[in-house]
Amino acid sequence: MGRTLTASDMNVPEGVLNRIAEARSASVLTGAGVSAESGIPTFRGAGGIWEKYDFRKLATPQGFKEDPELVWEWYQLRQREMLKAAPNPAHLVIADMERHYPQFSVLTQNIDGMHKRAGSNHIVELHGSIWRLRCVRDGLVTQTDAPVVEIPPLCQCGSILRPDVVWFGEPLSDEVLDAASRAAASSEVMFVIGTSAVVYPAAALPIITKNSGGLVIEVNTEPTDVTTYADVSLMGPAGKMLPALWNLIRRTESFMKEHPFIPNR
Ligand code: BV8
Repeated sequence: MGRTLTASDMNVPEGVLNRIAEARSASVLTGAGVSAESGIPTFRGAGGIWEKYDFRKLATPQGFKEDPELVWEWYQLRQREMLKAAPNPAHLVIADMERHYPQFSVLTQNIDGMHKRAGSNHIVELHGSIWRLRCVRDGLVTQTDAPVVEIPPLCQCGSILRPDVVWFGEPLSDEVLDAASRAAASSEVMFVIGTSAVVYPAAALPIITKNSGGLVIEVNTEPTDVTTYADVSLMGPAGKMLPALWNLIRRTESFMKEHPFIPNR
């Protein structure tokens, strides 16, 4: 994508660009697609994880009860992949957005920790993190920054540890759900990036923003359920489309007025 994309190339009405730039509160909802260009596989679609693996065996409490070794082999493999990967330009733009909006939240379904590595601070991990382990007996949570060695890893109390992630059929914590719903309801704009929007309750968050009068801006390589109600849907890889969109926003009068000292690249 050589030349700089213009608002008309990206089909973003000037009025929408200005509303995005003038907003005081914003959020992004991200899914596996935002990390695809970092080399981390997505779940659905061609070459998706669920094409190769059975989510019932690997991402449910029943599957873990039946075969914790199998589940941990899979999470160890993903830890190794995620450690090798690096944040891509989409993650970096999201971290930059946090410096512009007085109220900003990253609502992510990803457990890869990429947003934090890219410099985002206000992150709500809807489905937990692959870099936290939880004791199945006393719920003690420990942080780690390296793939597990022992399979299955054991807690100091001798009980087995599980990844501190939310599996299918398990509720999100009230604290996380409250924070995410409040951020969605108070967002004047929500960017929905790289999610198929089929997993609930995460997929309900953009609907909360829309029903609260906020703008919904989608970035995806293909149409999703969000496309039906988004104000703008940019079809293309997030690592390309989001920097181009953010550049357009930074060139608006209202953005430059807001940030007179930020060089207009
Ligand atoms: C619960 C953690 C209740 C583990 C995950 C309502 C209707 C229907 C079903 C339900 C419902 N409510 C609840 C359910 C059941 C279920 C659910 O939603 N099922 C779906 C499948 C129908 N939900 C649950 O079970 C939730 N819990 O409801 O509990 C409850 C209440 C009380 C008491 C008991 C229970 C828990 C769901 C969380 C499951 N855990 N992950 C792990 O990751 O190992 S979900 C996991 O899959 C991810 O976290 C993510 O959420 C989801 C994958 O979705 P995406 O991230 O969007 O990825 P996907 O591959 O699908 O799409 C990628 C997209 O990116 C595509 O659109 C593609 O086009 C695009 N893309 C690709 N490349 C790029 C790109 N876009 C831009 N740039 C690119 N380069």
